[in-house]
Amino acid sequence: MSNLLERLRGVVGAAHLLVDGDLGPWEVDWRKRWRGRALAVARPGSTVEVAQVVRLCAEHGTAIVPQGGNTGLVGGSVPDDSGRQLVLSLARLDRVRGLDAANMTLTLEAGCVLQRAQQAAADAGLLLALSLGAEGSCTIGGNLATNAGGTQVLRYGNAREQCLGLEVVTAAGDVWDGLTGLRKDNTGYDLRDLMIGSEGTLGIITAATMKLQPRPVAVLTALATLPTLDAAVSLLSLARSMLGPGLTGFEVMNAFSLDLVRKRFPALRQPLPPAAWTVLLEQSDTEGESHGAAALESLLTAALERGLIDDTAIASSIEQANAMWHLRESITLAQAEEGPNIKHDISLPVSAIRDFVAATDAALQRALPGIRLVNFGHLGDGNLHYNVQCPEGDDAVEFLRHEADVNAIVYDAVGARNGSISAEHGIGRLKLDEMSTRKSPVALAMMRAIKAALDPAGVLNPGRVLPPPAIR
Ligand code: FAD
Ligand code: 2HG
Ligand code: ZN
Repeated sequence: MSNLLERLRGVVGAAHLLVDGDLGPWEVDWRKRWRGRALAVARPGSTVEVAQVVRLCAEHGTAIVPQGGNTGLVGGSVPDDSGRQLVLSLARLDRVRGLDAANMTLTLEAGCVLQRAQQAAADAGLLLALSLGAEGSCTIGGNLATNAGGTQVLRYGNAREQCLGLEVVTAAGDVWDGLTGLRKDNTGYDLRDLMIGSEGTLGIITAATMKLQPRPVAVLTALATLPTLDAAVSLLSLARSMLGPGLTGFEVMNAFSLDLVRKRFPALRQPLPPAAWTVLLEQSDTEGESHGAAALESLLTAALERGLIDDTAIASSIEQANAMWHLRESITLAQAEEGPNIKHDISLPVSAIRDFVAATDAALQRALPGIRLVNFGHLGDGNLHYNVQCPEGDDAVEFLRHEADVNAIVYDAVGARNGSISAEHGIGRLKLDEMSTRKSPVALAMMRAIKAALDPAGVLNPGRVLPPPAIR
């Protein structure tokens, strides 16, 4: 092994091969649920160096865990506790390679932090329409590897839909240059789409060409309180019909989500009184499609008249709009402060959501009285973060022993309504058992065949996404 470390040092330089000292930031995930031990952390500075690192690891049979911003929520970005897996950090590959304004594309390296990528587009008067709470730390490579969603999927799609081309280092250490900016390219199997969402198990993304959009000339943000989830679903339909493509965000939060934010971050002002449900709406006007404040106001007036909403607040400044988004983005942090919790990132047909929530809330309360449900998310995409916190006063760590029972109730209800157990966060290590029991055997067999073809020695992020066949 010391021979491998010596050779890796020769590739990335001594300063960028971390072996001793505190490797905690690379070994522990954002939720602090997975604490591994790395053989070392390699921080290559170029695609060529990534390829050399992979080739050396393949030669030595050493597993590689690719890592971007380490904000993933399913345990895919940190090593196991064997001390034999190499963390390959993409953080130093952070250059913007070019922006083609006429083609409306941005080409950048995988380690570029999302917020910086957004700024590069903004500097050219354009929009990179990918936005998530972790955007100050997550990377483009991680976003593509997990096919991240976020808060603007409703209008612009998830990471996959915003990517035109990729540069990837294969498991053999070859470089695939697929950095095209073409909107149309039907030359065989779509390797880009295969890599996107593969969570580092099929290749290492080193760069990407992303689509850009016209920058909105105005963005309007509002909060509304509602008596029921049914009303939120009806408000979504009304907003779609009255705002059309101007509707860029539609986020829902149950009462307990905002209670938790109030408890953990009392300094954050909540403009509306507590209610069963709160929706955050965003309307974006581009030059060609201007709706103006009147459109949002008409929508909210119509919703009030129909009894869909009880109260509403429209942001009258960028600061107020940011504060509304800040409330929404603080739920995950408030949950982390409250203690370990059980997360479900599910998607359902919007038409099935009300029934799912009513039935599953009741089933969980029957099974574990006092359980606290932090139910929020991207209602416009049919994607709920249906999270579970232990009963008030209980030991949160101890409560995790119920995780499998809670998951069975939630995922059975999702399956019965043709939903998905992972809408945007991926499988990682968290959902391996669920993959093995809930994904079709035919789908799993095809996935295993792809993995075997592209990574026959299993060096790329082993033990993630695909459960070992024996579990079945
Ligand atoms: P990491 O966490 O480093 O890695 C994630 C996975 O991708 C791992 O399996 C890793 O091995 C692999 N990987 C990373 N980089 C590469 C690469 N270059 N090549 C190949 N594989 C790679 N997710 C959403 O979808 N929507 C949200 O709204 C959202 N909000 C969040 C809010 C908070 C507060 C937090 C903490 C997380 C949130 N996430 C969300 C989850 C997370 O931020 C995303 O999954 C993000 O895309 C991960 O990017 P990263 O760079 O941190 O990747
Ligand atoms: C969000 O939408 C993220 O804020 C995180 O996807 C969700 O904390 C979660 O479960
Ligand atoms: Zn989300």
